[in-house]
Amino acid sequence: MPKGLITKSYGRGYIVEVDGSTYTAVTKAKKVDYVVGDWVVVDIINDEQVQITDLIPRANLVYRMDHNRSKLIASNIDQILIVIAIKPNFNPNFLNSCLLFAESAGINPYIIVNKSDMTESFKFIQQITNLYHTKLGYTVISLSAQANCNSLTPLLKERQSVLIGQSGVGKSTITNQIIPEAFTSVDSITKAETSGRHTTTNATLYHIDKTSGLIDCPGLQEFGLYHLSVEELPELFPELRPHLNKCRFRNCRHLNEPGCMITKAHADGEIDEIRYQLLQTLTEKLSQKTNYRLA
Ligand SMILES: Nc1nc2c(ncn2[C@@H]2O[C@H](COP(=O)(O)OP(=O)(O)OP(=O)(O)O)[C@@H](O)[C@H]2O)c(=O)[nH]1
Ligand SMILES: [Mg+2]
Ligand SMILES: [Zn+2]
Repeated sequence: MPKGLITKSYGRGYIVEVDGSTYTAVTKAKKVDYVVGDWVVVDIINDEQVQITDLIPRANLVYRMDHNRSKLIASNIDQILIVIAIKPNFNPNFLNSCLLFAESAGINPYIIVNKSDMTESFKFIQQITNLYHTKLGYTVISLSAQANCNSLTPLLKERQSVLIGQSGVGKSTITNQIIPEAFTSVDSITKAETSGRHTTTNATLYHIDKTSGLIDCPGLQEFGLYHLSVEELPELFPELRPHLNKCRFRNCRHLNEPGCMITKAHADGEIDEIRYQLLQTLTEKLSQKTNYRLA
């Protein structure tokens, strides 16, 4: 049975590559949610069409989950490039949620600060670098995708990467710089600013070369983390790790329990306020899934 790679998904359809040829794909009636990056077993119907008959087990899956609804983003990914920019609007909770997801999935995240050509970006890049690189240890790369993306070239080599970010940050502009044949449509900044319209409507995988791929995704508003557990959450914050397992209560949630070392670290100004608030909000939300009791 031939194997294929899903390179695009739209509505209920897919584009699948089999031995260098591209086909539109239909799926069997049984509903499996396939996603860009999936390797699948196919039946070739004719020169244009294949039927997907099976999913080859995924090495990993990038997805978000809002309450009980999960939304698949991409699979078989080596690294997540989280793209941020001061314009149209920067949402730190979105960035933080993406980082928590990457930590939970064990997929390497990179923070790409785009639009370095804008004067407003100067201070923004400094702030992002201070917190996310210096304090938390993530790789932060600033660039102007409009000028070039040369600094990304070595990073993309021999890896499958996915671009994730809010709408209008420049994911498709980056894609077009890396893979000029992509001709991915780029929205005008005014449209993106006024209506928040998503230009990119389908996730698409582009080949950089034989061993490197880049997936451009539609812009996201939120990155739901409802699949995480209260217990694993603090471990996903690098800045909390040195303080963990030192609280008075073994299963301290670090909300307002007595003898909490996270509360102390926060009071000592060691934890970024927005990330601390996110920890609290998520802890409360995820606690509702289980009957939590302090022990
Ligand atoms: N000043 C500046 N503008 C940029 C840069 N990169 C992209 N833009 C502009 O930002 C706007 C949005 O760019 P896109 O590449 O469409 O953004 P996107 O992240 O793909 O957006 P969605 O597809 O909606 O998720 C466009 O008007 C781009 O021209 C940059 O480096 N500097
Ligand atoms: Mg786009
Ligand atoms: Zn605690």
